[in-house]
Amino acid sequence: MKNIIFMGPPGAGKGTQAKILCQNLGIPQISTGDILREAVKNQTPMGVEAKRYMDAGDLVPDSVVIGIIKDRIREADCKNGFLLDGFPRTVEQADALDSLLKGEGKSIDKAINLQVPDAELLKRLLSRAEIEGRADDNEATIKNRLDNYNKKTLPLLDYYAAQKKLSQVNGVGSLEEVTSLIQKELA
Ligand code: B4P
Repeated sequence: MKNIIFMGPPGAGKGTQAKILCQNLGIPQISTGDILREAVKNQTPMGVEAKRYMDAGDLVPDSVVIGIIKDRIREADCKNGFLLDGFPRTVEQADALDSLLKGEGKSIDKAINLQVPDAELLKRLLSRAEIEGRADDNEATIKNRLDNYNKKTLPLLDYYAAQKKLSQVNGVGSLEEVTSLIQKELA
């Protein structure tokens, strides 16, 4: 089982756990957040467009992120599986992903959702702000990101539950505890 999606609110630990899992499974981690931040850093046309959404805590337009994924999952290192970290985040993105994969004779095997209460998310993101200084880790922007998650991304839980692919995982605990819960779901 190797075509995996990681979902969860901002700060749930998607990026942290994705790195560990991908190393263990030998598959690439595809983080739309990382790809967008790299584009912002390099001031590419896509990065310039994405920056104003990201800084405000808004989702980048579907057409932009769908384009990123379309190119990325066709690369050779995705042949034996991949982990999508932070994509899809809207029903439109999920629909696009399904039809993209269908065209390649593939499908998603599992969607893991990391569950973490809002108070813990806020604590983690504010502490990341001190360490990494990410432009979108401030209290007002975090609130907007959580609102966006609740409005636009939460409906995806039903979407993958209907496909019998959803696994809910408790994202509170030590890194090792969370990794082990995820591994159980993928076994
Ligand atoms: P992302 O990069 O996906 O960022 P995230 O949701 O904030 O973080 P993540 O859940 O990966 O948390 P992390 O492991 O770092 O998105 C950033 C922005 O890009 C979005 O707001 C949006 O604008 C744009 N974007 C990305 N994808 C998009 C899409 N598909 N569509 C539209 N727009 C898109 O963990 C956070 C902190 O918690 C870290 O400091 C970590 O050390 C700590 N932590 C992790 N696990 C822990 C644990 N078990 N216990 C304690 N602390 C823990």
